[in-house]
Amino acid sequence: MILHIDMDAFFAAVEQRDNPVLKGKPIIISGNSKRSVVSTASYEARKFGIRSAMPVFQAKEKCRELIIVPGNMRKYRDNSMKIMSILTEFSPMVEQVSIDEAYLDIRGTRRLFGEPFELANKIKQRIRDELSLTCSIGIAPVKFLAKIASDMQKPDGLTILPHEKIEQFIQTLPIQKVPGVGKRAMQQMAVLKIKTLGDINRFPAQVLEKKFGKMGLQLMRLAKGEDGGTVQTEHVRKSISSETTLDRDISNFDTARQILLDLSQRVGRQLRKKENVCRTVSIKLKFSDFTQITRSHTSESPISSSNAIFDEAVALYEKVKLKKKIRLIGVGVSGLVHKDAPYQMQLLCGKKEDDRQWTRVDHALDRIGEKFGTGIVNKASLKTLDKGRSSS
Ligand code: TTP
Ligand code: MG
Repeated sequence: MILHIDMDAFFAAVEQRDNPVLKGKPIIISGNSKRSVVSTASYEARKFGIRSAMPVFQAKEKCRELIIVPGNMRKYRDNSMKIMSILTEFSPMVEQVSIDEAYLDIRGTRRLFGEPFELANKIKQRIRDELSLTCSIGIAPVKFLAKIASDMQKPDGLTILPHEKIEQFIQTLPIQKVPGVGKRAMQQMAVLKIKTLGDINRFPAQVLEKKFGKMGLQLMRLAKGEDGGTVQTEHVRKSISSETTLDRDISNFDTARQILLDLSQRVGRQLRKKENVCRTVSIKLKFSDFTQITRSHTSESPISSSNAIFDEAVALYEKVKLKKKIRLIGVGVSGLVHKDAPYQMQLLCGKKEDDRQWTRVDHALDRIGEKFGTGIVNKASLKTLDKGRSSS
């Protein structure tokens, strides 16, 4: 599941917190020149119809008691950093998308923080206790739905969309709520009588692409509840991989298996050298006609032994329906975090005993390898592996 968090009236809430005179009052954050626009408005000011990006003179017309507060970006950035730092204690996968907004991949957090709503309440509580600010949280299986959910019960909201409610939610979701659907697209939507995201399903891909270009195809995916977007953290971007171009194309499972083992060991060695553990393992296969595919799997528990990486890689390989011979095989790991990261430590306590034991064995092998050269001690099954493959 993905969690999306967005602070409530962020700049205005910070100012109201720091200056008691402003509490409960309609305020906006902005410059005070004729050309200034509203950066944000407190919820009290929003009752008058005042919104972000509205010219200040217009906002003043809407509300006579409106208080205009000059902004203090340094202070907002400082608060933002503190919020993001709290979030990283709940998941190693945090993607900050703006000054007051972030996505968290919360798969695998249940053991530590409970059900998603408990986790969300813990986050809200921490932010309230430490920063005296409120936020709204949305939780859903995919990013775009989590973002829409976080906006549904603002301020101080919490909205959870479990898998079984997604279909009905999409059927009734007003199309203008979908990120990326602007005014121009709305005119076309009206012509086609598309009112909800679910209505998109009535149209074939060609029509959607013709009318809306790339966005049409994206809407088609969203209407099926898919958005393909993963939470992009620094850690996720960090990855380690190794690949091998074979001397001759192969289709034999045993040979592929041995190569996967060799690559898993190379990748595992580098992973442990960086003192990292990983959650995602991926494989890459390039075929005789130069087409290629990648497959990946993310587990709840982080791993660091070559054996566990190998098991994941083989499982991924076995799921591929081979139609052509293979000319290149690659193995990669991502979702890396330091093995001693506080979050990770707790999680590691529950990880597979197998991986822990194998990691210990691997560490011993790694040390021997460093001293005498890698390849001195190797898994028996590697002995039969073809020599003379080119690898990187
Ligand atoms: P938002 O999260 O869009 O707005 P918000 O936090 O003020 O209110 P909401 O409760 O609806 O989330 O933006 C975060 C901050 O970014 C906002 O406090 C001020 C700044 N901002 C601008 O400076 N200009 C803008 O046009 C918008 C939308 C935001
Ligand atoms: Mg906000």
